[in-house]
Amino acid sequence: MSLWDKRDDMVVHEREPFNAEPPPAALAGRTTPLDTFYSRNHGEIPDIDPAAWRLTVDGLVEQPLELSLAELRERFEEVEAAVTLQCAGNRRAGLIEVRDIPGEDPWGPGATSTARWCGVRLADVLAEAGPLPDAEHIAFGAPDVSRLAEPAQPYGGSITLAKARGAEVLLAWGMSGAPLSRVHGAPLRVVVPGWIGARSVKWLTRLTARREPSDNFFQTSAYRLLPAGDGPGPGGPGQDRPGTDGHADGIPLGPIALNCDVLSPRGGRRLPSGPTEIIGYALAGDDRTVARVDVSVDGGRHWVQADVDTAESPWVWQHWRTTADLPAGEVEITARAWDSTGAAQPESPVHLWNPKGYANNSWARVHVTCE
Ligand code: MTE
Ligand code: MO
Repeated sequence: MSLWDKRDDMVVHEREPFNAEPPPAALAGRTTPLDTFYSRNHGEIPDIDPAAWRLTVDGLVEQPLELSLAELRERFEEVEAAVTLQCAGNRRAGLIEVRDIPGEDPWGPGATSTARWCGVRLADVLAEAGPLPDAEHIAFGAPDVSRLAEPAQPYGGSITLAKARGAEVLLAWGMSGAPLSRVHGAPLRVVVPGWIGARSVKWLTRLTARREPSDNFFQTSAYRLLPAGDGPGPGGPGQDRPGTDGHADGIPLGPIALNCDVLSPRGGRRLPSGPTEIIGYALAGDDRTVARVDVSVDGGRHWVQADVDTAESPWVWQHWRTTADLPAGEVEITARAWDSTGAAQPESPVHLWNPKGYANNSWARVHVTCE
């Protein structure tokens, strides 16, 4: 065991703050073992005394609350649900190949994982506080601080009240049968299914009902899809430059975009030619499900439909698999998912490139050599 009880073969992008993804093969199961669940942190991991910890519920509510863990457990129904978390930076490495993104980690396909989360519904806690009619957003506060931002910034974010009222949004103290660990947000974290991982705030201390989204840095500045701007690569003259028009502060990310990737075989491998099993995951995002996954082993000229797991809920990824006859030589394996609205992933990362490297949901591509 190495850092934070994670397996030694995790791909560690940074030790402090700790940022690591599992090797793709570790994502082949429906739930991800705790010792390989990806870990994304912006600051030092807090060490919170659960007995002294309180959750404050305030802002535009009829009845502000202050709840201990014992009170949360006693006063609200306990629920457990499988939910996939996915970082907005998942697959950023594919955007970095288009144009460099200095200062951001080159996540591969593993900034996503699935656990069975245990806790209470955020909606039930909010119902007790009674949001006032002008409340539109629920902001989440946490004690950890990012020192990479200048000046240093506490972590936080928000979701709409409409999303917060969904029965799927949890305040979790348990993860896949174990108590929530320190690195994953103990004693209590938010789990926002279908939305980018950044909104699933760990080490939660405060819920605030507001008219506007959270004014926390990670809502107002980070986790926004900024215009590509000028410069080398796919941008060029005529594109928006940050600061030159009303959209320059970007699109705040909430619901996840339809995505998929190949888990096996992985790129760079040498394998025997002939029938080969190809497996991967797909996640539709928001409240959609994955309806189809197409796989090509000739760079997209011919496609076969993979066998896709039945969606047990929109909140959990669906694995897919097919067996393809790989010819000898260099082979490009391509996969693309379609969702329940009939939308498909975009083909290329070139026009998805953005300065922070979020939401790369272009077709999955891996290159292998067959002998
Ligand atoms: N919550 C706090 N308080 N601090 C953080 O740095 N990182 C967010 C989110 N919640 C973060 C946080 C991001 S960007 C993601 S993708 C998920 O937590 C990752 O959750 P995990 O580390 O449990 O996988
Ligand atoms: Mo993230």
